[in-house]
Amino acid sequence: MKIAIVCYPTYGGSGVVATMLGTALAQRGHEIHFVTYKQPVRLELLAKNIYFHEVNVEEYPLFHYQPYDLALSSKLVNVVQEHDVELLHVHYAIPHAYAGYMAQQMLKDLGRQLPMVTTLHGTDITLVGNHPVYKPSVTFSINNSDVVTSVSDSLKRDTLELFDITKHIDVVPNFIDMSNYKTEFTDCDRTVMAFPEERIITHVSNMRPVKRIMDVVKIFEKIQEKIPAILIMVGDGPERFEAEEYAKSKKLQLQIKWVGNSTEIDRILCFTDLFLLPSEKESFGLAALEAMANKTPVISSNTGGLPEVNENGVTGYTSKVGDVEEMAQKAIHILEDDTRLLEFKNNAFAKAKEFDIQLIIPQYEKLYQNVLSTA
Ligand code: GMT
Repeated sequence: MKIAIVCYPTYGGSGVVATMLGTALAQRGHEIHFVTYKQPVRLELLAKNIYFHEVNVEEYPLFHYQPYDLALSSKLVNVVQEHDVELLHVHYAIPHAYAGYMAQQMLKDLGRQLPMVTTLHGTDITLVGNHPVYKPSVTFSINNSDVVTSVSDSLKRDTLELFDITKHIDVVPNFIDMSNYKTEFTDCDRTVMAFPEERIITHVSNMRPVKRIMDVVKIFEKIQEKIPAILIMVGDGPERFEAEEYAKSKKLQLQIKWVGNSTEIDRILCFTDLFLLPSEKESFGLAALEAMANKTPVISSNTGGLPEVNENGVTGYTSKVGDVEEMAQKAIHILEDDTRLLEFKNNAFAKAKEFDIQLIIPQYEKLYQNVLSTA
């Protein structure tokens, strides 16, 4: 199949999922065209069957806001015509499903069909898409997609609750390529980060308010009162400064390492003992799955799709959003006993295997084949 994939190219989970999906599809022989405004961070361009088309937005002083959706839909029309693309898969409804719909209409005028699959990722529904300024357009573009998928059962429920949806939604969970993760984790050099007696705790996010990184620091503050530990904070974002200032005020600056955006997340997770994800909302929690694939148990909130990934009492623990006290207690429970920690690590790894890319890609391929056969 010849498929165009539209996504955000940044560090966000939806862009990472779209990139992994496109890469895996290309390896299975499909021709994949990424269409976005920058090369996606995890996309390797020197690969067979992969093409990247950059969307350029012309700056014009009359425009207070440059019209990205127009540029994207025009680019899609050109790419589809030039490369005989058969199918469009957009990740994140705003504005991708809207621009995709417009491209479909323009192509119809040119005598071409372009079925569109829309994957809902989370904030396009729960935080941003639900806002009255976007809601009619998001509802319209979901209802006018040929296939709609969501990354968790929880996100499907939220979508049906928050929007007037007439379209069936298929749940296709996020995934991970388990062939990248060895069963024997022997070469994780933890001495670069911590003393032998210290436990290593990690958080990875874009540090927006929804990630509640102040909770991360407060949970760690309580853990290190009982157990020698360090915290690695990976990523960057608007909440970082305040959380760093708080950590300094508690004299934790030597135990908390802020490493910024990193392309070496798996190297860090490899020697991590516990992952913290106390988010306000999380449709799935790809970061938690990446930790689990690295044999790392997770302490998270119980919001959204997180309980579908992090099994309470098995792969880690889930608590109410904001319950810093309970999250710290559960973390200490896991970390204070070597045997228990190992059991949680093994459980986390076993659960991650349920989301292996080899199990998920065929689900997308089946949806693509169905929609193409009925187009
Ligand atoms: O929240 C993020 O870190 C970014 C955001 C995005 O849109 O890229 O992530 C959303 O999509 C991910 C991939 O499907 C999910 O794993 C995240 O849980 C989801 N974030 C939220 O729902 C807040």
